Amino acid sequence: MMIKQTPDLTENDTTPYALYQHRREFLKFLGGAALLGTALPQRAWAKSAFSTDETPTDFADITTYNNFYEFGTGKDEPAIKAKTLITSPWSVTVDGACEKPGTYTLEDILKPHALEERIYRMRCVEGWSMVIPWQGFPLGQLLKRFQPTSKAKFVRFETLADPKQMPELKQNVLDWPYTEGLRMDEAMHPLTLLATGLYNKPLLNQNGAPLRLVVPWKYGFKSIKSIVRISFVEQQPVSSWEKANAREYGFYSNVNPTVDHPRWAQYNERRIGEFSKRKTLMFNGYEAQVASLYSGMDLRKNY
Ligand SMILES: Nc1nc2c(c(=O)[nH]1)N[C@H]1C(S)=C(S)[C@@H](COP(=O)(O)O)O[C@H]1N2
Ligand SMILES: [Mo]
Repeated sequence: MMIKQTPDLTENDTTPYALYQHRREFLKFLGGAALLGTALPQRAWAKSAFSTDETPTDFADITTYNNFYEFGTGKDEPAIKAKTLITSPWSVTVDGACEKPGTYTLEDILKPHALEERIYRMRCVEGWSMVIPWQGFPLGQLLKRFQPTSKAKFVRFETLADPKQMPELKQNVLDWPYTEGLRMDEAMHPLTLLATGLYNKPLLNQNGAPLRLVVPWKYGFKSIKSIVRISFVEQQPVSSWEKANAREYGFYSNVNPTVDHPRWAQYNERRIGEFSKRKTLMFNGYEAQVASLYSGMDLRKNY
C-alpha cells in the first residue's frame, strides 16, 4: 500500500501560490543538487505566517546530528543505527478521554490532512539549535477528529519501544517507551505540528519517521519521535525526562533564556553550522504566538 507522505506537487487550493512556486523551484534545485552530488545549498525561503525566514540548517546536519536515545546516546548514532526501525506498516493507538478511540493506520491518520511547510527554529536543552523546514500538519486538526471529551486536560504521547528494532533499549538510560505530554491548549495551538517530512522528503528514521511531534517553543525533547500512542488524559503526564530527573526537566520545558538548567546556562545557543553563539530568545522566538498560554504562571516554578 502506498502511503503518500510528501506534499502534492500539483497546484491545489490548500497551497498558497507563492509557497507552491517556491516548492517547485526548490524541488528543481534538489534535483540539480542530487545530480551534482553536492550538499544542499543554503538559500532564502519564501515567507509564510508560521515560518521563520532564517536560513535552514544543512540537510546533512539535520539528518546526522540527532538525539534519538532508542538508537544510542551519541549524536551520530541514530543516523547509523535507526535503519532497523520498520516504519511501514505503522499504526497509532488513540485512547483515553475521547469519543473515537482506536488503532488507526498511518494512512487513516494522514488521509484528510493537507501537508504544509513550516520552517521552525528548534532549540535543544543541551544548548544547540537548528532551523528545520518541516512538512506536516497541525496536531490540533488530528486531535479534533478523535473528539476529546471535557475530561481531556492533557495529551500523552508514546514512541515505539521494540527491542528488536531498537537494540539500545537494553541500555536503561530512560524509562521506555519514551513518553511526552502537552497541556490540551498547547496541543491545540496552531504552531504545534505533526511532521511527516523535512526538506520535502519523507522523514528519515533518525528524525522520527514516520510521524513525530514538533513543538518549536519548547526544548527539543518535547518533540517526541516515531509516535505509536496518543492518549487523552485528565492528569498531567510524566515524561521520560521528568521521570529520569525531575529537578532538571519539568513538564513545560519552554525555551527560556532567563531560567538556567541546574547544570548550565540557557541564555545562548550554538546554531549548528555557525561558529559564534547567538542569544536564545524567549519561547525560542515564538513569544508573540504562545506567551498568552502561560499568562499568570511562574515560569521559574513551571520550568
Ligand atoms: N523517542 C524519542 N524522541 C525524541 C528523542 C529521543 O531520544 N527519543 N530526543 C529528543 C531530543 S532531546 C531532541 S533535541 C529532538 C531531536 O530531533 P532531531 O534529531 O530530529 O533534530 O528529538 C526529541 N525526540
Ligand atoms: Mo534535545
